[in-house]
Amino acid sequence: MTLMTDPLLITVAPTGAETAKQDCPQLPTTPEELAKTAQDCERAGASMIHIHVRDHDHQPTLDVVLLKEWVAAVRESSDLVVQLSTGGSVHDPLEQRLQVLDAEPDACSLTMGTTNFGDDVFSNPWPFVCELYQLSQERGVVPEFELFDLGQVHAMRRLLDRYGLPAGGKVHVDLVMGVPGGMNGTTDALVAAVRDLPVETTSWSATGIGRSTLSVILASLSKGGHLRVGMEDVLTLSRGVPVESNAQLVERAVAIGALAQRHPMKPAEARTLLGLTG
Ligand code: KMH
Ligand code: ZN
Repeated sequence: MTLMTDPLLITVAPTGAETAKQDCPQLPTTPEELAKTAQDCERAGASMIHIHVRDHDHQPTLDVVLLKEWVAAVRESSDLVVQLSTGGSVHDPLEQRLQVLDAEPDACSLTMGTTNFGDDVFSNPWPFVCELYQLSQERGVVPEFELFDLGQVHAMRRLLDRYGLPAGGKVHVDLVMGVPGGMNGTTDALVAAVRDLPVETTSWSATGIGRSTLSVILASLSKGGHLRVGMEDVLTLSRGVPVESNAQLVERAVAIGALAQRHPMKPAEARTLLGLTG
């Protein structure tokens, strides 16, 4: 049980796979821009970064050479825990999504089931989830269980029963809320998901997509959870006011956390929380 005074894990998700560079020039889509983002966000209070990589044309890619380059860029510029997305974009083949672990991140996202994703489908068939989970265990990569829907809470129970604890022995969850097709970005949905999390869960965070971002931040803090923020999830600060940088979203999360007497943890504390110190 997290206390209201416990340090706050802030994960920044700076890029995502859905927004085009030409629509949002401030989106970090090169290793240099990501390195600067990592530095600024760490200074602002983030301790983990969730990375989607872009190619030289700013398009989403899972090319392992580029993934390694981006991982190195973050490690050179910051101490942030490096979490690579295995979700990629809705168009990425499952085989390539497994190869993300070849880039040797500290952590990886692991979505617990298939979700309608706007007009698309974010595909995570059960055999793929099992394969990716076992691969993360073999490689010593710490998974973040990403839950887009309440059914995925139960899928996580099933996965832990079948394959045991993740690498590092800690169980960290991120509730991704407000995706059109997934669970609603509301306090009620958050409470329902948290109530049913497996007892093995050692930490959880939440992020609300788009206009649900603030209500999910407030709900998570009031339930003792952690936060994920970033331009993968939201591009406006309020109606019609564009986000200028990822650090701005981290700063806002820090300020809201401070009202709840939750102060941002350092990357070293995040490593302990996530089981990355062994
Ligand atoms: N881009 C979404 C289709 C993840 O990073 O693992 C999937 C996603 C989840 O963002
Ligand atoms: Zn992502």
